[in-house]
Amino acid sequence: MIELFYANTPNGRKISIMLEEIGFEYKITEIDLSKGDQFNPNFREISPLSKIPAIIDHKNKISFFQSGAILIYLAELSGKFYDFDNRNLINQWLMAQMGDIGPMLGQHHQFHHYNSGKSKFGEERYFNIAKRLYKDLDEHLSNSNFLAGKNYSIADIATFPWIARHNWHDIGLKKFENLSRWYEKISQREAVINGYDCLNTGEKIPQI
Ligand SMILES: N[C@@H](CCC(=O)N[C@@H](CS)C(=O)NCC(=O)O)C(=O)O
Repeated sequence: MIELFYANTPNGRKISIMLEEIGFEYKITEIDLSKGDQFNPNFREISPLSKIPAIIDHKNKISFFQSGAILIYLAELSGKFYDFDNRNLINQWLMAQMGDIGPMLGQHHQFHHYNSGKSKFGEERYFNIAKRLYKDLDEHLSNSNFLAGKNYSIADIATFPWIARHNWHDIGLKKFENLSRWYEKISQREAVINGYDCLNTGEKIPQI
């Protein structure tokens, strides 16, 4: 049994989608970020930077923080979406998500979506970086079915929930043919639909 410490954010959804994909039994413990649950000392014992997602694998008596590390752990445990022979490429795209795509789109959310009008410099900077990421991902996906080659992997699972915020980005996902194709294909997976709405609130994946 995996316990997932979760909030409805792209980083949280990476793990709920993965758990649905591998069909593991899991339960969700919600962390209300707006109320500061992440600073609870019990939670900080498993997530020292006070961030979701985190997991406890109760059977194997081990906990993890950092979504990339959690995805690798679950992939190795299940033997899915982390093809050993392709792991170097998968690792690169997973790290691209962890180090670039997530943090940069996260800043774009802060300046453009939540706090527009507060900093012209911040808005412009992260809007431009977000546009460049769309362009670069689109270009990459013109030669590749999925981020790390022909097979769906944990790199796609990590990246998808960020692109699922495309309405907030105001870049126009539709204009990016290859990224749109990738997005639509992943949106149709049953595990992705279920993992996206793991709290069963009826939330739908935003369509293009
Ligand atoms: N690099 C971390 C990022 C996690 C992260 O930024 N989580 C956010 C929600 S999406 C959070 O818990 N923020 C609460 C806080 O910083 O107080 C990961 O991939 O797990």
